[in-house]
Amino acid sequence: EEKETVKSENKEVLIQDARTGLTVEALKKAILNNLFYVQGKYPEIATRNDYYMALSFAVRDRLLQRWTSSVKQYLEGKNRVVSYLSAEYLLGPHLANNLINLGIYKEMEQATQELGVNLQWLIDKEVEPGLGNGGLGRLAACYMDSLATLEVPAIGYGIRYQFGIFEQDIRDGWQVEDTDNWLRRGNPWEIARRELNYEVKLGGYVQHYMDRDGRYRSNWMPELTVKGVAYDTPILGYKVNTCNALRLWKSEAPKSFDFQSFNSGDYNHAVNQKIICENISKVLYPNDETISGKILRLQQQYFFVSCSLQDMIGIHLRQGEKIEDFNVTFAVQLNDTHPAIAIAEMMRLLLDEHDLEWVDAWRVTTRTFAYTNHTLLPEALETWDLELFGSVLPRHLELIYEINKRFLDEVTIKVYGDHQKISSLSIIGEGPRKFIKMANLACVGSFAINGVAALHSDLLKKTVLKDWYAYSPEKFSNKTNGVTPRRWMVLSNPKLTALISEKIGENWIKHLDELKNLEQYADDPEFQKSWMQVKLEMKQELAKRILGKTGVKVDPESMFDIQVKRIHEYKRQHLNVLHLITLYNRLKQNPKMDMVPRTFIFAGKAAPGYKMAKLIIKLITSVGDLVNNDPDVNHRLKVVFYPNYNVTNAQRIYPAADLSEQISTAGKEASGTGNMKLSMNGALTIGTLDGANVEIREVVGEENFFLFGLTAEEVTQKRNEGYDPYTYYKSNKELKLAIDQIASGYFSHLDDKIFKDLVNNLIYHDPFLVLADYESYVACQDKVSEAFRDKAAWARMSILNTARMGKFSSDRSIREYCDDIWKVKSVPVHLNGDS
Ligand code: CR6
Repeated sequence: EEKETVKSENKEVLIQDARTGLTVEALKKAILNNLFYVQGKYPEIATRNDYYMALSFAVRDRLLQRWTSSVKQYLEGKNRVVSYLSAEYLLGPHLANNLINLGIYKEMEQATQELGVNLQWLIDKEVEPGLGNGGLGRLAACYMDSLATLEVPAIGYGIRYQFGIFEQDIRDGWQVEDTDNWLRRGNPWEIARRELNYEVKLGGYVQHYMDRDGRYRSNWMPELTVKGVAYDTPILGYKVNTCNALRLWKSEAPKSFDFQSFNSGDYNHAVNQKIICENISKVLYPNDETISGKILRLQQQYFFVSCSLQDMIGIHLRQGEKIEDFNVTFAVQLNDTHPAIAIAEMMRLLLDEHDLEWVDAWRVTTRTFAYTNHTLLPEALETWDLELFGSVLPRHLELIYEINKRFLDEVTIKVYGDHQKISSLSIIGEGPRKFIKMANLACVGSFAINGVAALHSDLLKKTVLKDWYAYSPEKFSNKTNGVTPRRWMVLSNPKLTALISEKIGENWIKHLDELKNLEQYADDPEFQKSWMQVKLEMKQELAKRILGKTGVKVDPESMFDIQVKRIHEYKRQHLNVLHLITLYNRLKQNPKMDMVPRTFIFAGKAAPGYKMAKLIIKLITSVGDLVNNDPDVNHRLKVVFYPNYNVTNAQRIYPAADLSEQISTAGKEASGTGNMKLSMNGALTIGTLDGANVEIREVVGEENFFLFGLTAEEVTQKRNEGYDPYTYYKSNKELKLAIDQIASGYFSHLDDKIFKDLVNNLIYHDPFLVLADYESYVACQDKVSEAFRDKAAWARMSILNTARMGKFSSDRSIREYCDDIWKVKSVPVHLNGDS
């Protein structure tokens, strides 16, 4: 066997054989082999997709080598494993990321070049798996990257949706949704593990009986049984051998399934049942921050949770461990309440399938789970109609009643007589119809509860989880979100990465705090020049894409003012539009005015059923149509709605930002993570004291952050005093003009009905205090424009933003979870055959 050793970070850690070598020659050979033996093509007739597949399989071989070594090492050492349960993973494209983490980007570039194909062309070919809505799903993806990079044994569990988040198209200024058929050309990054499958029951009823030993038993007689099949995607850490699994479940009909119908000749019934089973993992619910309360959604949640827990129990028992020690092997994190049914399912498995007594089962359960809350918005706190819940999960309903009864007995003793408290802690809500409160189930069954930014964790304790905090304060902590610098700097901004590394070396990629070393160059005119040159080049690239996608020509020298995120009233894209209209009016009224040119760039999807969000998109595109075509203003103002915001597009947009808009109503954005990515890439932030903005401002310094608006406390106070948006509308001339224009159809070919709901909502209700913050926002934007005129000062602030963002690496977040919650340690992995 031919063998080679490759140096990585000065340690000789990688021993390669002919199949997994990392040299240019080995890579070339691998690509051609795959083209021939996997795709069945020779170079002359191979398509771009053939090459993409051949290349991806070559990369995957190298991942698998690390994966098998990781698994072996974990099992031998009996190490505690983190299990991350999440209904969403917004991974983004794999290929370039894996090349970076393997440390072979350059080698692959050369290998492909020598084969006469362009690597970037193949990278651009990849259809990203959009198995998430927004921040929560992307956070899960960043955390998987950091877990592997920190060499922590971990497995991510979720759903292999056949259709991910819809694709957004803009037609006539409106959002139009198209299905996301991401699997249509095959997915080289996953491995179907047909042999790894579990049965999951749904519906039906529960029988109770006494067994031979006199034990009270339950027998769940389901209406339907589905099978979950494991699909594994390897997640490699950055320049380490640790390769963890993301295990996503696909629903299918069990094998035994169609027999009866077949035998009775009812072929249609058999086929229908197959479709019903496959439907469960068919499509991601496209709502961000709002619940849908639909049966299928509950079935999805239960389906993936049950498969995952059965899988973990299997792994645990195969190691020769006792079921009572399950929590020693696994620490299970609940990513919001979506997988909170795991608490009842764990009890069911331990009681009904593994014969534990209640007290023992409850001890194991409550030492296993930890819960992360991601929102304070009341409409996002999951509840299930009790009857609906019982129709899908009859056994779990019984168990939840029992959990609740035992818990409330305990509560009653502690809070004697306080009915308000008892009912707020109860898992079951009383009303015209009873309902199950998933956050309460998560809280009672978890040993740790955390929020995702300091302010959010604080507000959790004071508002939605107040009574839980009073009852068990020791469970609470904060874990401020973070993002992976591998994808959000190295991959998406290679030029900035090169510039930084030239000055301070490459260590910052794994130890982001080292970006601090850039501070010494913040005032260096040469460095400032190179820094702003990279920014300009990224803006030029984005300008090209904008032209191609929207037909709008933008000036790369203008300020790129960027708000990219899901469209939501609480995120206040309409506040941004009001400022835009104000600048437009100032220019129209005073055409000679000396104004800093701005390009307003928006991107983001609206939930298909969220009318107001869709109307906000139409408002942006309508104002854009007018502004972009008005020669009086269009040399200084441009408006772009960049369609189909996803990970791929985000990677192209962040590096080009001068200004990052983080303007949610204070107290509403739990954390935000786009704010971190933008600042890391040298954008300055205009923002409220909300979510992680508070902490970003703290580290970058208040002089390098544009703050405006009411604080969370002032927002609450204003509401309590009886907020009246109309008085703000009446008393601010520029605001009134902008709103009147929208209302009168000025931006909509004199159609005065189209934005009526939006306008009325603002002037009579304004639940997110847009009008209250308008004046302060516009004044702050004026300061931003002034600051942008001083190129050196701006460059300095931009450099300092990047230099001080070390805290917001997801490596830091994951280290905190490991130390404080999961109590897990790194397990360095050696490649098989390596000593
Ligand atoms: N919508 C929060 O709103 C946070 C992410 C990840 C969100 C956002 O502020 O950064 O989670 N919440 O913690 C939910 O999805 C419920 C989000 O992405």
